[in-house]
Amino acid sequence: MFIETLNSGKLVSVSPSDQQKILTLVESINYFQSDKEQSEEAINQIHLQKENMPQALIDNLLEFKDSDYCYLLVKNLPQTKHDELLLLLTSLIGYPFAHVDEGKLIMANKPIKTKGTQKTTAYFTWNKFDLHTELPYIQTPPDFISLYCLNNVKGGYTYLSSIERALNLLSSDQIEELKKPQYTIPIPPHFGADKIQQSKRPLLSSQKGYPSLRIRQDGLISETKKGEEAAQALQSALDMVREAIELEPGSLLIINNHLSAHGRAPFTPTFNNKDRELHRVYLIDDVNKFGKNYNASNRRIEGF
Ligand SMILES: O=C(O)CCC(=O)C(=O)O
Ligand SMILES: [Fe+2]
Repeated sequence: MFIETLNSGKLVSVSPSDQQKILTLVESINYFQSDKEQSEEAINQIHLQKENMPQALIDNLLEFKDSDYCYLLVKNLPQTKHDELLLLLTSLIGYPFAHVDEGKLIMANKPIKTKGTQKTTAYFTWNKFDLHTELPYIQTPPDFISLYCLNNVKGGYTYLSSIERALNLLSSDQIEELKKPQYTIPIPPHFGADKIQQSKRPLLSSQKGYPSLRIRQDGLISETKKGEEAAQALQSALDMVREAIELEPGSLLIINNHLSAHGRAPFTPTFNNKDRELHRVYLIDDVNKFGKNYNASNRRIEGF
């Protein structure tokens, strides 16, 4: 296993023999899912295998979880059994969950021709996705999001920005504005939740002694002019410290959703089996943080 620091993240490259060992752990398990539920039996079987992974991989995943690295990139994973592998590796980071109004536990980020004609930015479109954190419009956003690359197209970059690096570019007045609960982040149309009265929240708070960010610039409303200017300065700062990763098939990217923002370059879709396709799962380190909004039987949260 080859390990290296990459800007604000860390890279782990799996050796051919470890690649084979990891595949053996999930080879006989068949995960399946529908829009509203998934095989708990398969998830339990996968989770039982977590201790059998190569020790260096276990150590790196656990160290990343409690570190201030913005992301962990694991390269050279097997290219079959990808959903089982996604659930296996992320089981050391947190519990997978989905939002009841959004869909499957493992979402396919892949261009969809009909849906993508709407004027929107989402997992099914191919326009530029500005730097954002995941589910910033819900009360308890995921602690981590993970993206397993099945296929990529040339220029299909994933962007990452460290909030700690971005904050170094802001004034203390701007940082104070970001901490005020004065921002409304609209819920995207594909949730079908347009009539919901949303809470005002801060863009910046802290968690476990580290900064915790929530941001999505399109449609962001601020109560005050100063708040709006601070949000714009934050977005510019995130753009300044941006890193780009061109994911390869067999790579898994786990992003700390408090410490970093992520985004995507615009790309040209092919609409066939060669199209860009990333499988995504949201992770939370403790489901009790969701309180009554969590349904353990189908791993879905509700509400905003
Ligand atoms: O497609 C990417 O590289 C990232 C997309 C994204 O922002 C997401 O899936 O949440
Ligand atoms: Fe995202």
